[in-house]
Amino acid sequence: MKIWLASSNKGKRKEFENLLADLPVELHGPEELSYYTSPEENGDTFIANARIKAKYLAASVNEGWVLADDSGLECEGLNNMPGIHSARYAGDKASDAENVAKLLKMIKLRTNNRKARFVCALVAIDPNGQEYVFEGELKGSIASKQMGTGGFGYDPIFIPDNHEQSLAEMTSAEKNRLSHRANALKLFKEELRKHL
Ligand code: ITT
Repeated sequence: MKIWLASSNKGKRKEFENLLADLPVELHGPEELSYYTSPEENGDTFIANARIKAKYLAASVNEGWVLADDSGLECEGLNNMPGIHSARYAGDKASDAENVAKLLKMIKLRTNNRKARFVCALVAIDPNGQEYVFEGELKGSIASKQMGTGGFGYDPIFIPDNHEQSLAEMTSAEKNRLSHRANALKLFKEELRKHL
């Protein structure tokens, strides 16, 4: 079974590879399509943006499943920012390090509330064009400084509830047991198994 993953984020892609490794699926990506350019993510929810990415890629491939992930970090003390703006929080082409630095600065300036949650919305489109939506979350808090070098994005400053290490201090197997993406993918895998 082919799955086309509508993501150019290498950190996400690695996690999908590991999380789907127990199923007989072949992962493919838009980089294999020479004519492909990413769509504009102008939805106002995670699901809307995941749907935009899934539909756009589905229009370019004619076999297998298409799967898109839209995800981000919501900070309670910042009115749930950066949310759907997580990838571009510090500017259009911002690096992970720039986004992390901006978030630490904003928390320090604006709030004592460090509660946060990661959200992952998955939109899957099956070979007949039927759409499925799955969501996962991971609750935790924002650390006062960066901890660890693993993972990607905001992992060095996110400490899951009931843990002391940041996601970037954990092994990828540990992160994949708890993460928002793992929780959403668990639901996707239940659906996919019915079709294998
Ligand atoms: P694609 O749209 O190509 O998949 P993207 O990085 O632009 O790549 P999103 O629009 O979904 O993806 O933005 C997600 C951002 O949220 C991502 O760039 C990270 O900054 C952050 N993020 C999401 N999941 C994360 C995780 O597991 N660990 C750390 N940061 C994460």
